[in-house]
Amino acid sequence: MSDYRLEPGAPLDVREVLKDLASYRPRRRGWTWRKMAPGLKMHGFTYQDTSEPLKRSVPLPPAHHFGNIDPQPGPVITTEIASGRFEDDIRRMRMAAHHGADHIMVIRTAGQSHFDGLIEGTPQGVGGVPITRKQIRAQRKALDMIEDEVGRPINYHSYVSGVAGPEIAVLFAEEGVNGAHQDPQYNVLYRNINMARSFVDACESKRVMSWAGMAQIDGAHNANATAREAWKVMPELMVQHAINARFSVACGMPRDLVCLSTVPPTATPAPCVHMDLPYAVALRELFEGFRMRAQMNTKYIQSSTREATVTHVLNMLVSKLTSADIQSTITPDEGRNVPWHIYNIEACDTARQTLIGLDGLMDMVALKQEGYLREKARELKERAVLFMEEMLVSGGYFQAVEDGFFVDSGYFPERNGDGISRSLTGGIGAGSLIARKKDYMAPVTAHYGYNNTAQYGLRTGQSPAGLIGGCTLERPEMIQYIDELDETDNAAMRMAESGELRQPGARFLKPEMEWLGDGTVMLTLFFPAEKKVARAAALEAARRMNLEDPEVISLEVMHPVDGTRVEVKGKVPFSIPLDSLVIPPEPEVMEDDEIRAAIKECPIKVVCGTVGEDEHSVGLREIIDIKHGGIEGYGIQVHYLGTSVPPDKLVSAAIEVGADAILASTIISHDNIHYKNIALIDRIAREMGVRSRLVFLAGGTQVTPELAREAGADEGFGRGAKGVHVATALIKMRKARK
Ligand code: Z98
Repeated sequence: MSDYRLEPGAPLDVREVLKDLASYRPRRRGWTWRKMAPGLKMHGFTYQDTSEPLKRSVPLPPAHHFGNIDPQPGPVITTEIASGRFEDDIRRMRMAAHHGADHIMVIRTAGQSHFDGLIEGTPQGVGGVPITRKQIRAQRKALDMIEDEVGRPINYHSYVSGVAGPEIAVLFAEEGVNGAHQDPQYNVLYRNINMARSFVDACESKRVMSWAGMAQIDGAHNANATAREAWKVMPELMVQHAINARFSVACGMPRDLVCLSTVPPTATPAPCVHMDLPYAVALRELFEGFRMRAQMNTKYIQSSTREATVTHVLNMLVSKLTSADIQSTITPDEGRNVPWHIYNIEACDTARQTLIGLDGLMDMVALKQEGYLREKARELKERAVLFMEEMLVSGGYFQAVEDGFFVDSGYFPERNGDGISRSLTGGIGAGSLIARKKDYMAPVTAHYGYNNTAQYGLRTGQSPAGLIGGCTLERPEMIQYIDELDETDNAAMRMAESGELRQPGARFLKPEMEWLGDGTVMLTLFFPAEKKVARAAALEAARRMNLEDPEVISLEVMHPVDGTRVEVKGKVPFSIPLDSLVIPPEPEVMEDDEIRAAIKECPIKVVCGTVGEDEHSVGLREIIDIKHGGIEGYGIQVHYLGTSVPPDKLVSAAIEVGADAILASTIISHDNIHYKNIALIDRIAREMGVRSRLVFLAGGTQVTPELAREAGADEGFGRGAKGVHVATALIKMRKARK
């Protein structure tokens, strides 16, 4: 085994992860929930519903005001990562984990459902990424390192579906996959797999998943995403949950690994919380003891990240009011065809921020026990129970599917006759079921149903696999590891192509959206024009910017004729040599608390003004005023002399009030007057014998620090300078003078 480990300060080396995969063994099996830490104290705040903090993470952006704390909510947080290049997804997994994700699902759509048998190798995704042993090994191995780095177990997840479902379940159990979607109804309704076959396969799959302790997510939410009017299928969603949940328990799955895929059924502009909350309440009551995987409503998702984010937040309000064990995050990127990127990270941040922001909510509010909420929840449950009764009366589940009961757009008991109908004798794999013979025997560890091991002398409770000395679940060395078979599209070739961009050791940089070196960039443009014109103009603008393959990925009308916002993606053909970059040193800044303490210990007084014939005041006021982080806020005493202050007046005022420093603002720059005035202040202060005890700082939009220093100031501050930079300089320079 290679001894490669992640270094917190170093880029992840995918090449190292891919080495030696044949001998990689997962270090654990099964799902891990977060460890709760109620009453957690961080930076003077007390949290009620938090889980244990991470060892390393990237806190939410404002956290630097709060000692960079990163409180973690209670639910497991999911992200989906599947760009089509699993090797690059590994880098994304590390980023996601640092942003609070501990459940990483790897397929976006149309993966294994379409496979008629097990596959090896790593075909690049066309409309989805079918999982392979190599991919699982590489990613699970990387996640082992990533979870050590962040200090929290990460659940790795895929899908057990299609006619190869049981084989895939075995593959997952062998390889330490921690969770999977498994729902025979999904196969039946959406992948037209024969009903009887799908349910028989599900028994086997669920038994194997249970052996491996995998969490299961069902597929009810797909009805919500498919139905013409998503909220109408609320009763059906409960029926689908009920079928898979009871069926799973009957197959031997522990209840707390059976996760309902719950999606608030509607979205804005519907009064969504009013409609979704009773549904969520009814679901929790009907399915006590099962787990809830809350996913956001994607049925109505548009290409606007803003819109998707608000939907996500409203959905999480429902999650918080009713509890969720796993909180999913989805972005509109799939629809915009920029699958995976920064928006997935942002969605993890949205979940982290919202759930922490709603921390302790249920200590303050309670759901009403009478009135609309209760009545609606009861009504929904009644509709679901009646749906099931009708199913029984009509001849059972299979008959109900034949009769098109499911994904009908009517609000049960209303039916519109547009449901999905499948035939018990049709679909993929029809007629492929064979009854087990009397002497049927499978020498495997995890297996469903009849297994005549007694004929070989085994007693109840003894593992059938013992007959052959153990199967691959116990003896991973028996697994045949097959590397990639595709000679033209494989990880090694793809990585060789982008070799000079690959960290560590990269010599070039290229922007990316999906995978390393794709060169994809996104642009936001606004045109004072109607939609069609704006679209054409955006594409033309992208062409003129030399973007290759430009494509409009989002279009939002700001006004029907006066304005359209357009987002475009395209590719840049260039890479940037790293050694051509000039990287200016970071301005030195002290922490806010540190500055305040230093000023408290030894107060600082400054005089300031805009010098010469210069009436600009805004820049200097932003540096001094308490609002927007000016130096007053740190306790620095400021004597503001106003605008057009003669240089000698600044110096004499400094002497008069006993100031420690002069701050001169100079905006006008014709004839180099700004530097001339800086030099003048320096000279006057020298002539008056006070220069050595005064710190002299000069700033303005046209001021460059080097030239300001050359002219005679102790330091110069240009565009973008803030109070914190000036305060830091004042403290450091005063200290140096003492
Ligand atoms: C989610 N983003 O749920 P193929 N089985 C079930 C599913 O729900 C799905 C698959 C298999 C969504 C993903 N769900 C949608 C029960 C997909 C997918 O091989 O791609 O058809 O499997 O998080």
